[in-house]
Amino acid sequence: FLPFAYFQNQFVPFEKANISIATHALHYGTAAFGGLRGIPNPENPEQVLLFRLDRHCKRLSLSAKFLHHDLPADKIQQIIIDFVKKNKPTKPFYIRPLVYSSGLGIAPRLHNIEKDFFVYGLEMGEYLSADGISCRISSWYRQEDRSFPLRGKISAAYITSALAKTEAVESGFDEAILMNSQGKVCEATGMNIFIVRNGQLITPGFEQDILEGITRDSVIKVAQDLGITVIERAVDKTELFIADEVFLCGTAAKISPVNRIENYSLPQERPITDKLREKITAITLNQDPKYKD
Ligand code: AKG
Repeated sequence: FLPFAYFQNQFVPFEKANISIATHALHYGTAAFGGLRGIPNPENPEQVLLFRLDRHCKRLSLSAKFLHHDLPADKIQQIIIDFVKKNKPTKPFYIRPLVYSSGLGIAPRLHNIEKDFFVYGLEMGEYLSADGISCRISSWYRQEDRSFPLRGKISAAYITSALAKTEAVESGFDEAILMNSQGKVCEATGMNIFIVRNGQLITPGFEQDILEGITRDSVIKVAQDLGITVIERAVDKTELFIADEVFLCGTAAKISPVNRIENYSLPQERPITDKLREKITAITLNQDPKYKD
């Protein structure tokens, strides 16, 4: 872990950032979180590059709003900037800001939000193999938006991810792909999913109960700039097996190509995935203002 956490309005050594066992979020999953990747600028190691900081702070602020927390994006942003200055990371890292409810009682007490927000970080290399992973179709289905807000990163949603990932790994796969309640392809355990068919990039749309992924958004923008047609639509499970390419994307996972789904092998050549990965890597380094927000 990076040495300092932001906790209860101040920076403290990571080990000192501890919360009570009587925490609403621990009992009922009422937390919302974000995840950002940062790298020291290879041209100026004093400087740190954070990919799409504004967008991450906005999404966390909106996720918090679902839980009735008023946590403005600019406040989160300032804390994250201070967090990075305080920790001075020298290797690629990941930041986890999290807003939670303390106290008990089903309806969270709305309360001292300034206090119930923390940020910590860790060094992070590859999250999934960049050479291609195997995926199982999960027996667990993604929750529905009519049950609770899914567009933001609400902790409770990740119980399904945890079950699905465990099931996948214990049965010899790297990752799980979850269907939604309609039986259409939804997402992986912490990543959105794209398939390529006949040169077109296809991904489930927001009405499919997916997370509003920030890397997903970057992939769509980059693909369009490269002249690739992007279609957001419902995707059938069977299309996964006959796709020309499949990849998962997320902040931690970046772009992770899939080489096998269940017992179907996918082509080893992945020209579109490779092109997108190259371009996304470049924009994380040069911070192209077009992709900054
Ligand atoms: C992210 O990519 O930021 C994620 O949330 C991945 C899920 C996780 O490992 O926490």
